Amino acid sequence: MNILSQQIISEKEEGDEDQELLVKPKPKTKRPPLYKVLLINDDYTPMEFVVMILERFFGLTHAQAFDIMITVHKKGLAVVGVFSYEVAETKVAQVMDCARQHQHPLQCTMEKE
Ligand code: TYC
Repeated sequence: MNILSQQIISEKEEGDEDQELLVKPKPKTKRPPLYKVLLINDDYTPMEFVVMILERFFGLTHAQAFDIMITVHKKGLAVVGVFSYEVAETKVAQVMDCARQHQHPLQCTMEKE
């Protein structure tokens, strides 16, 4: 190794040290935010219709769907599931479209977790 290449290596090493001290890189591993899909109670939408919605659009069994429907009926609202923004938005739109088509006032919303 000659004198010139030794100089280049030591300059490079000095530069790297500076970078570590001045701009310590943060690990960039932020996960995308998740969204809760909520079902809201009302006095008019039939219970069987809500159960059908939960089975069809959220892949729940009849028993799971019935439990969530009863929770909404008793407490006023419940979280149906937690999804990415795009999936939550699609589920809300599917529920609202289906409710409107059947002329039920069922409300479904999403909320950042
Ligand atoms: N409360 C409604 C009834 O008694 C049933 C219902 C449950 C409506 C859940 C909406 O999100 C809902 N028929």
